[in-house]
Amino acid sequence: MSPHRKATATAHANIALIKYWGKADEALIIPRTSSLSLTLDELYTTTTVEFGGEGAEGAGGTDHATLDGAPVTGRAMERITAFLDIVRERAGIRGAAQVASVNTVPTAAGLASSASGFAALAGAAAAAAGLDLDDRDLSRLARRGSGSASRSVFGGLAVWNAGTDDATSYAEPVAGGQSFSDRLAIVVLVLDDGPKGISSREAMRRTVDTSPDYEPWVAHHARHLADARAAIADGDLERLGEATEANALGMHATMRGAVPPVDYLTAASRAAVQTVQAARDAGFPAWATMDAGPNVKVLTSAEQAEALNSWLYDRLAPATPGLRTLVTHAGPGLTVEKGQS
Ligand code: 2P0
Repeated sequence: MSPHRKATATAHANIALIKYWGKADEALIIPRTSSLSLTLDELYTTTTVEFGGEGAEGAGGTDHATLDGAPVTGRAMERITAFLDIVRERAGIRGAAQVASVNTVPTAAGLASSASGFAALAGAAAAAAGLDLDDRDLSRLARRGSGSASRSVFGGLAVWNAGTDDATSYAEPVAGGQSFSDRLAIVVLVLDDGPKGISSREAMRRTVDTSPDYEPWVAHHARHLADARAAIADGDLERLGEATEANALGMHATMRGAVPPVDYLTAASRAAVQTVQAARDAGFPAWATMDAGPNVKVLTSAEQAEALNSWLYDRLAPATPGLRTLVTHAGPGLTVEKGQS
């Protein structure tokens, strides 16, 4: 490779409708279950990677990264360097990297950015290292940084096939999902944007190792995923919503069964889920899903999203100090700008 290569990539966040929770292989990040997500237009990360640039002299140099202008340190930096090592080894290159990442995921949104972050890093690092990867290979690479990042390589509805090894664990667009994804929206209810108490990585490991509720959820999960795929093929939002909410509530139940228990949900989360169920009773398409934090995301139709957002806000705001909400829609896959130097 040339001694000085640089590339920039943009990847969008995604919300899993059918979840990834638990690994079959910790080192390669092979999940126990396949998962299905919607990539979001409004939330994304743009990352520039430069190998061998100023301040990164040869193999002895140290990687440097900034996130929204602030230096990345500690465990977060170790994860970036471990990921860049995979790229360097694959490309047969040496030399430290300069990484600059900007999140337009409003910090305000309180949403995890590891999916968009590692997908953008995969796209930029691979291009900067001179690797020519197709989308499937990029999703396999992004997976090594963070499992959910494999899905952010694709726009709209994406499925991450669990697979059994590095070659077979990749994401791809959901069959028939292209036009249906444009009819969907997700209302994000930001209840708390503080740091989470336990990382999702540690929480899912503890769940797999200790929760008696984990294997039953995995068994249900196959049906949730089959339902979601069939719903997407039929353009059936209600069926997709029912599978989405059941799968998320089940995932959180597996964590509460772990020893010691993990519970990301707060009183405000539970109140929000009940209000989403009330919205459904009032005639809205609305189904709740939650990830490794207290915020509640509501799957709905693009057509009704603004009205639902207002309806939920009016009911939740009086008892939820600092409540913020965000309406999001289906967004695009990874884009990479190559060839700057
Ligand atoms: C998901 N989550 O499917 C699930 C649902 C959280 C709950 O993927 O260990 O940051 O880096 O592979 O991808 C969050 O976990 O975990 C996640 P690692 P990741 O979106």
